[in-house]
Amino acid sequence: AEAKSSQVSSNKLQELRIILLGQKTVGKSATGNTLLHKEVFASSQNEQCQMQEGEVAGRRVTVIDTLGWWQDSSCCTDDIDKEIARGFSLSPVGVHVILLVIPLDLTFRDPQRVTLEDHMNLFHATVWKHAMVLFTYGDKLADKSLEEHIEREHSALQKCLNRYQVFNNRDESNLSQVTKLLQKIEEMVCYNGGSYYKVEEHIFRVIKEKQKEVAERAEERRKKSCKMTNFFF
Ligand SMILES: Nc1nc2c(ncn2[C@@H]2O[C@H](COP(=O)(O)OP(=O)(O)OP(=O)(O)O)[C@@H](O)[C@H]2O)c(=O)[nH]1
Ligand SMILES: [Mg+2]
Repeated sequence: AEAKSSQVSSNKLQELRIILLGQKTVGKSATGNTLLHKEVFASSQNEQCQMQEGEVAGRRVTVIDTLGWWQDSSCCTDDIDKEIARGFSLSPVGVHVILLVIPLDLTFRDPQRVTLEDHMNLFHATVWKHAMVLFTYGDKLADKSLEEHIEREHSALQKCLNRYQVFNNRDESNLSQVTKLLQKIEEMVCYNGGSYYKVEEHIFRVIKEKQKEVAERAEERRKKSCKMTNFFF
């Protein structure tokens, strides 16, 4: 699933390919706008994945904004995963980094962490080699210190080798948060030997199979409830 890039000679890359993943309304689109320093992603609820590019601090940056998943992983997951996988394929060479968007907010709890891992588990385990946590709502940090939030998110952070960056999407003039993130991404890309993460073909098949099963179960339920109705009336 991994292709080597030829851009590893210097730490600063000419081109960076980024995908944003996370639950609904955690600030993925806002993060994409902060990153590209322009309002290109609408903050209304995304129904599709979208790709935008721009010039950021001397690099060509491509950002794929995805539709968010529901907090509860039992809810409509297969259609969402299918669209997320399609989002990855908007960049045929793959992506350098997967930014897992998590709000610095106490309402992000264990079930939501499980949901995040469920969605990540769809992909090959190498996905974690390319993953980094992007904390949003940096402006709302007052209720707990960053260390406490980091402690709470230790499971995902551990898998990402403790790579993270905090964003305050309300402060677009703060360019240092963006350049810091790009530097951390470049370190990670260097560590990965310049490789990209690509969704493997068989994962698309797995998603299709799951969708088929769900549709079949729904059809069975429909038939059963029809029989019940006939029985009672
Ligand atoms: N205060 C504050 N608000 C933020 C921050 N990031 C995002 N928001 C707000 O949170 C709301 C949701 O942000 P979006 O970027 O649309 O969230 P999303 O993850 O793209 O949502 P979906 O596309 O529905 O999954 C918007 O009102 C944003 O302005 C942040 O860092 N601080
Ligand atoms: Mg969005």
